[in-house]
Order: sequence, then C-alpha cells, then structure tokens
Amino acid sequence: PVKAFLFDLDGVIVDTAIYHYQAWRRMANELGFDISEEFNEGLKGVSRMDSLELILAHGNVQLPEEKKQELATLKNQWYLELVSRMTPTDILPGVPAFFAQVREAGLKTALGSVSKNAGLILERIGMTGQFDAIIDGNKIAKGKPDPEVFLKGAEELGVQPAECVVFEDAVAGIESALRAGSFAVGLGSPDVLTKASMVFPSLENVTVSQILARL
Ligand code: G16
Ligand code: MG
Repeated sequence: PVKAFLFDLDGVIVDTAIYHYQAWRRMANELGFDISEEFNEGLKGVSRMDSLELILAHGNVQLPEEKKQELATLKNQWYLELVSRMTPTDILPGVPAFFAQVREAGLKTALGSVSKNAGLILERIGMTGQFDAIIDGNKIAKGKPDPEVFLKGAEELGVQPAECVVFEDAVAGIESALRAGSFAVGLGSPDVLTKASMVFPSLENVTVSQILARL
C-alpha cells in the first residue's frame, strides 16, 4: 500500500525554475554566450555544480576549478535575490488543496529537492510545517537522476521506497524516483515525462484517490 507522497520543490510546489534560468542566463551572457529555455529543461533537478558544468560545456568554455566555484557562488547570489522576494502567493495553483487531501488520506509527506536553498524557499512560502521530512541539497551527496534524495526521504519517513509516490516535473527527477523503486507521477507534459506512471499538467484539480486508483 502507498504510505507516503514525496514532492519535488521546483516545478511542483513553486516555479523557481524561472529564477534558476534567469540567474544562469545572466552568468552565461557574462561569459559571452546564451542559453535557451529548451536547454534549461535539462537543468531541472540537476545540482548546482552539475548545472554549471553543463552550461560551460554548452558554451565551449573551460575554466579552472576555482573560477567555477566563484561563478557558482555568484549565480547563487543572483538566485537568492530573486527567491528572497517569494511569498505564499508563489505557491503553485492546486497545491494547498492537494496537501489538504493528502493529510485527510493519512499519508506521510516529504520534500525531495536537490536544492541547497529549499529550506529557505519553504520558509518564504510558509510551507515548512507541511512536511514530515525535508530532504534538500544539504543532506545529499548526489543530485537527480541519482535516487539518493528519494531513498533518504523514504528512510526519514520510516517507509519503504515502494510505498512512496514521487511527484516530479523533471525528466531527471522521474528517473531518480524510479531508480529508488518508487512510483513516479509527472507534472508537466506527457511527451517529456515519458517514463512517469501518469502525467498531469499540474496538481490543480488532481485528487489523491484518482492517483491511488491508477497505480
Ligand atoms: C532544483 C532545480 C535545479 C537546481 C537545483 C540546485 O532542484 O530544479 O535546477 O540546479 O535545485 O539548486 P541550488 O542551486 O538552489 O542548490 P529540485 O530538486 O527542487 O527540482
Ligand atoms: Mg523540479
């Protein structure tokens, strides 16, 4: 039986992908090249340093390790300027109603994000108390598609990965969930999230019983 729902943050609870994109784009532009929205899709769920490596390779830029650290820190400062202005109004449509149902159904909840800023964002939007466990980039060594983040989420909740349903908007996140041995529900386009058990445009108007019935 399903005992817990694990949620990605970016693209599921809030749309911080736009801020990551703006900050990475600013950095790429300063290095003399641009990144498209399509390229940005591949950065979703990917850790900060892995994202930087992908961007530098995309722009054919080689830099010493020290300079890379510097750029990652700078990008994060720009990103923090953007997310520090977030409020509960930034919670994506349907999320509060869905969480009410999850609670009603007696399911446990965990956050499974590779972002080191996840805790800050949850505070800003007032959702910290909605999770029984919070796994963020500070608790894990490997980003998605590695299963670590969701394995740890299940472990902290005291349930088996096979008893968990993961909600993800990114290809890397779906892969991470499946490798953990959990069910994966995609939020976004079925053409992109091809490996998910089912895909909805967002959590808006989605019901818990509808999901459980289809697994
Ligand atoms: C998020 C984003 C990624 C970002 C990563 C690391 O993951 O989707 O684009 O690179 O976190 O974020 P930070 O630089 O804040 O540590 P998730 O797992 O919430 O989708
Ligand atoms: Mg995401």
